[in-house]
Amino acid sequence: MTIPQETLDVLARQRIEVPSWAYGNSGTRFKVFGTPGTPRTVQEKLADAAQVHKYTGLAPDVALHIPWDKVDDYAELRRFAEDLGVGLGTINSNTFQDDVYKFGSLTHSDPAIRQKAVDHHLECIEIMGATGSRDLKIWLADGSNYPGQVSIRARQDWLHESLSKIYAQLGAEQRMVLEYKFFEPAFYHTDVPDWGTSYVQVAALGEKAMVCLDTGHHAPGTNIEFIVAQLLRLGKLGSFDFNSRFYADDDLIVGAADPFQLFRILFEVVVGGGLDEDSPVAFMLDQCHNVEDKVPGQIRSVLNVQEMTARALLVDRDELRTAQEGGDVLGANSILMDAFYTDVRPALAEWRESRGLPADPMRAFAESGYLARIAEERVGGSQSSWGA
Ligand code: PSV
Ligand code: MN
Ligand code: MN
Repeated sequence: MTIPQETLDVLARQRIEVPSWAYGNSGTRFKVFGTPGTPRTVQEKLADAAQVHKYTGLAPDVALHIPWDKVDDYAELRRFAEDLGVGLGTINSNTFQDDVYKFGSLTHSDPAIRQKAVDHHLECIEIMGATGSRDLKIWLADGSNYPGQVSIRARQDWLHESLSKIYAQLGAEQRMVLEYKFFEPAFYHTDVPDWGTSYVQVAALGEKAMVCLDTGHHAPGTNIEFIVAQLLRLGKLGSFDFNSRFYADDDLIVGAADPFQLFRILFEVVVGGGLDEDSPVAFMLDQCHNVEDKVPGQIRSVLNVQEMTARALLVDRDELRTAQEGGDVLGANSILMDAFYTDVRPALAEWRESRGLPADPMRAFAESGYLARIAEERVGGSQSSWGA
């Protein structure tokens, strides 16, 4: 098959941000397995991330988490990244690893702790100035474990108050994206559990505040593409955190568990203008690799997104509309399925080669010997992992 030129034009400008934490060791509460060559510093994480871009041309930016990726000089870190051929992307304001936030951060009942969390976000905004980042991504671990433990209602008001203070300090070109998640680490209630709450909070702030949709943060059976369609309709879909899940917030390779779901999500993105040239939607991975090699895990992930984007763009939307409006239930369904079942891999491989990229990025990376080299070079020190 040949991929139409207008589809290739969209694919040529596709950018998928990768997270620095994907390159560090991570695991479950049972065990964190070490991998030889795992980065010991944020600079080594950036070097690994640059490999993903080198072999795919898809991932020119790396998201940082503060304080995990704290350094003294962010302008210098930016230059270091640029020398590697990548930029620094979204800044994530982690407020989930400090004892002081045990009972909440931006929603804590103590105004002094709320202010401390607000100040941390203001520091993140300053960092964004030095790194050249557009987006501040806020995900809160805030919530409670037992009915009656906290005032659910008061915390929504405190959240609004805290977010307003942060929003007021955003620069003209900067944005805030508020990520929702229905549970974990809190198991009874979470302060930003769903897209509706995130939407209500960001809508109250203004244009520069949008929703971040993490594909792993929904209850089983949730129709995520519906949420995508609705947020695009409302002009409030700011970004995606892509990953895939079977049971909870598994952070597995995007498109691995359910490529059809990824296709359906990307189709709604296409329909809603999320891939248009002036689209405000940022595409990111939010994954970790516990047992597989991390750099190839990220390469596989961005390729999965590219492949499903290509298939979503192949849907004949004129024909689909005709079938939909004519009440042709099965005809409409098969137009969508025809695109989903089209194997775009050989055509994408050819296209990649025509742009000076390897036809098979997974194989080219494996043959480069990079993993063996870092395993040999990165000895001593302590391997970076969660929180380090
Ligand atoms: C929370 O589960 C989350 O999805 C947020 O995006 C965090 O920044 C990330 O995972 C890493 O903990
Ligand atoms: Mn996330
Ligand atoms: Mn998550």
